[in-house]
Amino acid sequence: MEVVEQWKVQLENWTGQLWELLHHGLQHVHQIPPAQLYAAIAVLSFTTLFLLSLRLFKRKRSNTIVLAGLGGSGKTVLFHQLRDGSSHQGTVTSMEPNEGTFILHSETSKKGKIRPVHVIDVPGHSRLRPKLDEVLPLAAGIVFVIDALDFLPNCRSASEYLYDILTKATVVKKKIPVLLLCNKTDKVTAHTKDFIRKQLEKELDKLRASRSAVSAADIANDFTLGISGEAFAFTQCHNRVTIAEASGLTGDIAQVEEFIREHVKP
Ligand SMILES: Nc1nc2c(ncn2[C@@H]2O[C@H](COP(=O)(O)OP(=O)(O)OP(=O)(O)O)[C@@H](O)[C@H]2O)c(=O)[nH]1
Ligand SMILES: [Mg+2]
Repeated sequence: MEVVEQWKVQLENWTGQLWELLHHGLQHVHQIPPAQLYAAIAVLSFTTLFLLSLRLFKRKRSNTIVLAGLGGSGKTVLFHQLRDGSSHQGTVTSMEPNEGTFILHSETSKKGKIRPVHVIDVPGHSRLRPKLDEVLPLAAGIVFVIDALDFLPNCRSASEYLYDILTKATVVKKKIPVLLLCNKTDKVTAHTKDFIRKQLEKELDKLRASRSAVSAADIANDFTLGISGEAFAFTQCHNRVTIAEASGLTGDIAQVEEFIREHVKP
């Protein structure tokens, strides 16, 4: 009991002291000229606002990954593989974008807080491609899926699609990183990524020549590709363009996941 009493007295002492301090403080404030007081308040609120906006900006960092590429290259299979770790629902041509925000399937067993990824699978059908313009401004990264198996017959059209992406104002200005994903490497007849890169560079070089000849005022392509006068190479792009291999069907997608996590921090 005595201890409790002692504590009570001590507490009363402290509160008394606190009140006194507060009183002194208030008196002090009254002595300050109002102009100074307002200035102090202004500075304080400005710093608070500044810190708050910093936080907001930080949170705004995008977590969107866009899957693009020709029809049949394997985007939808890859989407399901990333989300569920299985490859169902990939055999029909997509008529509308697949979209989802999720933690990558390979990370579901990881402990701690993991940031979900917003993945958008934009169908390859040319009539649905305008959707790409809507989603690209959000993108933290673009995965351009290429069919490495049936590559040569599609090389031209894949290059045209890629050309449009690499010359878009949002992509160039925001330097959105692009991963060229050579898919379907589970088959032995699939072309290697080095072969595919060289072919694409050659084709893009040709496209650049023909497109700049067609019209100088082409509004669809906002920027020119590469360095004029030099043979085109992906290293000339303002944004980072890398190349990797995967098989959506067998779940061999580690390199895609690495790309995603490089640009959407966990
Ligand atoms: N061998 C092999 N086949 C694959 C792979 N990924 C997809 N496929 C097959 O390729 C075909 C097309 O796959 P989808 O994922 O539907 O292609 P998509 O890119 O979504 O096509 P669109 O929706 O038309 O733009 C399907 O028959 C898949 O089974 C892969 O990694 N290896
Ligand atoms: Mg699809």
